[in-house]
Amino acid sequence: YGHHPCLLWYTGLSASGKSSIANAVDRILFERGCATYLLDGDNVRHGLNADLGFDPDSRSENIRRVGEVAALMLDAGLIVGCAFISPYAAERQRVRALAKGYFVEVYVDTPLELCEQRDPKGMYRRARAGDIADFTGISAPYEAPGAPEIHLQTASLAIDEAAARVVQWLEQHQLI
Ligand code: GGZ
Repeated sequence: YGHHPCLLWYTGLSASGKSSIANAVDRILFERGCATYLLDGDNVRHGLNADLGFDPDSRSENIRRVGEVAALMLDAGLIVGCAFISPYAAERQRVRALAKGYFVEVYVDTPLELCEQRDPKGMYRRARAGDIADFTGISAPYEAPGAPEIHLQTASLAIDEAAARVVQWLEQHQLI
């Protein structure tokens, strides 16, 4: 074993950079021989959670299921990355309790204005126009982490630098 199983939980707004950073970390860990798996909206909301929308109950259920799947993957010995907006502090807390000592909350802290400028899929524009209901940051809440293990302020941090911080944290805590 070159690593300890742990759950890297990335939380932040849409277009904050969660998936990009999570993918960059995953690549580095893979190159070091760690067994990893990445769960994000792309692979989960099209399959396992295809029945869920974005109302508060659906978001809670989305995170609950992801937490349970991640816990199974921890049992299998993986380093699991999860990149979801996960806007509710209580839901993140629930996953933390489930994952016990292995939970690493990574706050991808990107100002709403910056996410909205990027708007890679035009979703912020559509949300502002009222075409998407319950859009996080516009018409639905985001509860920022109060004490994340890792706080990435991406306005002043490139993807590679952000990923390096996460890897460094894992090294410092002797998880890899
Ligand atoms: C937020 C939405 C919404 C609404 C669709 N609000 O930038 P994206 O497109 O690729 O990432 C967003 C993704 C969020 O899914 P999560 O599973 O991470 O959300 S949560 O943790 O809150 O359950 C966005 C797209 O889905 N999307 N409608 N109304 N994001």
